[in-house]
Amino acid sequence: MSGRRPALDLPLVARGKVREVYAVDDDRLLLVASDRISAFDVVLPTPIPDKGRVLTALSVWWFGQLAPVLEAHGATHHLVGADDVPAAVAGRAMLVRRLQMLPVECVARGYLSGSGTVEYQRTGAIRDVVLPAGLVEGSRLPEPVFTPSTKAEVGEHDEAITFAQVGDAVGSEQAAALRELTLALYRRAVEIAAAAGIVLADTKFEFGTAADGAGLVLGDEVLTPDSSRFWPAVTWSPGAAQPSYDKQYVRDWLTSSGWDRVSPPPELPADVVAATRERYVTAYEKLTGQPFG
Ligand code: PZK
Repeated sequence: MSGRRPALDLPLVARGKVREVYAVDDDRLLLVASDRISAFDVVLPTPIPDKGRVLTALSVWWFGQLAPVLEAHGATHHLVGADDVPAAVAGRAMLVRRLQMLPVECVARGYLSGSGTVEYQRTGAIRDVVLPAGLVEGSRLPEPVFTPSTKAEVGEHDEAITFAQVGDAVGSEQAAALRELTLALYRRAVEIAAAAGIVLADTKFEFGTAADGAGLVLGDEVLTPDSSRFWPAVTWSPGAAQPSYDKQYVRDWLTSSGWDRVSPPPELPADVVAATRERYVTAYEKLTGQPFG
């Protein structure tokens, strides 16, 4: 059972752990980001004030930054606007074009982390992408790699797939275009994040196609801390788990709280909430060079 009710009186199209998608009309959807935060795979009972607004503003900003890269590849993005949205979700919703979403998660990694490290330690590769020997958690890769995954249902984990499996799903021509565009977008984003003192270790894009156009359309939220790993550049040090730019206070507090990771998670204390909110706002301000709100 879930106690969450829709935030809007519109048809709910999809719901994730911390956000929802509503139908506006036949051509447009509303992507709504909440203030909810997840850690260790569960949604915590305590919201982070302004998280939904920061992540939405960040996505909107990244779409603008990436537009030239998309254009150079004959692609576009799905964002229509973020200003004319219902008052109940003001600042934390994007109006987007409704697409036919492609059934793959397009992951780019420039650093080894998480499930990538686990598979690498077992096989020396991530699916068909063979990596050099001697890498450890947090290592920078010789060059960014495309490590696609399946789209899991809520509560499941995405599963890494081979490039050939992407080809089976969308055709080999579109698979090649997805890999090329994913890596081009990631490379540009890494450059921008580096200037803000942030290591963009990896990120996940979702693409679709529009009925009226030939090219790929970048969808979903983009380059937020919920769809990417952001690490502070100053503490980057391969060999152990890197501190998360946004969630480290939450993880550290939960770890020291005695929570067993099975029971319902505890409420966060006010100082952890405030420090985490500050991290989101600071990430926005460092990346964009603009004050938040
Ligand atoms: C769409 N999701 C993923 C699941 C979320 C998001 N432009 C689009 N057109 C059609 N469908 C989608 C999009 C986008 N973006 C993406 N689901 C539908 C998803 C759960 C929660 F917020």
